[in-house]
Amino acid sequence: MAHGWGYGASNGPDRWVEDFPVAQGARQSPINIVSQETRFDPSLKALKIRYDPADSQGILNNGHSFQVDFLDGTDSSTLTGGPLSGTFRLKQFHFHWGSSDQRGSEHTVNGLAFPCELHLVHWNTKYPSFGDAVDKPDGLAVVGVFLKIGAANPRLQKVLDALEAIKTKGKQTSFANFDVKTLLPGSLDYWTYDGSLTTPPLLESVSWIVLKEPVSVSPAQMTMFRSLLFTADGEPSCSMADNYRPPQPIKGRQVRASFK
Ligand code: E5Z
Ligand code: ZN
Repeated sequence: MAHGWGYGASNGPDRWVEDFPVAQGARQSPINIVSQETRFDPSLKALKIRYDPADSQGILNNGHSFQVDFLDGTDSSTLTGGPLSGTFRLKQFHFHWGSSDQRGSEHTVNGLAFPCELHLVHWNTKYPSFGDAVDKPDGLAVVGVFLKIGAANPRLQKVLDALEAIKTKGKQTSFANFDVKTLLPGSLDYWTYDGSLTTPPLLESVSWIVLKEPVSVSPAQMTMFRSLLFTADGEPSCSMADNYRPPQPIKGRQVRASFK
């Protein structure tokens, strides 16, 4: 991977192990969630999500996806409850998607993929910073939300309208006053398991919380995701799509469900 990791034939998920041996570790993500093999855990609490629209800062094309970054110096945007102990602060959200509407999510459910998956990334405030938390076994909590093809999603449109300003790798622009809570489905029922970052460095630090209920996205909105480029200004253009890691071995892990 002389030119760094990516999603191509020469630097994609099958090659990541060469630079990141933890790619074959005991708690890698994503996984295929087999609903019949999950266990309802009545001790799991409801998720408590408190997001302050004033915390959204900017939107960045990082060459692998695009991310919306949050001011994470205060406890105004937090995730608590669910399987978690303590308070987790929102750091950023981003998406993974396909080159067609047939696949693109990272997690799958009973072998079925969705066209897109949203990740809301939080860090445990028992550590001094995101950078300190990122490699700790209880350092991060990521909420995964599936997007399924249906009606256009008006809550997503403000995000998609910002993409024309960050078409190429490294571009960023301000993204103020965005209410992330509007991207969540009506039900906060979830599956949870211990896993990892789905991109290098693949650190095994994530409590995954995958919501059961998808939100909608229209085919035209999916086309807007694919208008981004993996490449920087002045490089030959390569559309940003198929930026997902496929499901990894479960290796004896139990997936718990918050619902029956
Ligand atoms: N797709 S995801 O939600 O699993 C996800 C979420 C966050 C990141 C990646 C994937 C992320 N990546 C940067 C990681 C980082 O934050 O900052 N790595 C630093 C290297 C390091 C040990 C620090 N190694 N300590
Ligand atoms: Zn992700």
